[in-house]
Amino acid sequence: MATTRSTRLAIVAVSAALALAMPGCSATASVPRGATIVEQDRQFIPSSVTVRVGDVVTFDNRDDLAHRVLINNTDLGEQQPGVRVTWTAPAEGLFGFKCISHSTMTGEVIVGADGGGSGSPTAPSSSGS
Ligand SMILES: [Cu+2]
Repeated sequence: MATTRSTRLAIVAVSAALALAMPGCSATASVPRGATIVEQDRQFIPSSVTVRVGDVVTFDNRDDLAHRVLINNTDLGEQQPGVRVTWTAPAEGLFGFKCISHSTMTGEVIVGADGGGSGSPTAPSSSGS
């Protein structure tokens, strides 16, 4: 009987150790990053979001007509109703976007530094002509 009791105590001790270890893991690993912008009534909602480098911004078309997002000179393509498109923040900065089809639809993505990275982002050498 003494053996059973000590085994049970050991299991309790291991469970307690796991419980202590898990919050630290889940806090860093499973937090979703990024933002979703809804297209509704020919508006971007919200029209301004803040994300970090590498985050994914999702444009979710809940209108009954097609939209077409242009952000940072990237055409995300025509978006039929119900279709989502995504854009990944490439660097720190302010990235304006608009709907090519509806000139009144505009917004901006503010990209901040990645929390775990170095302080100096490497700017891509864009030779835009
Ligand atoms: Cu539109």
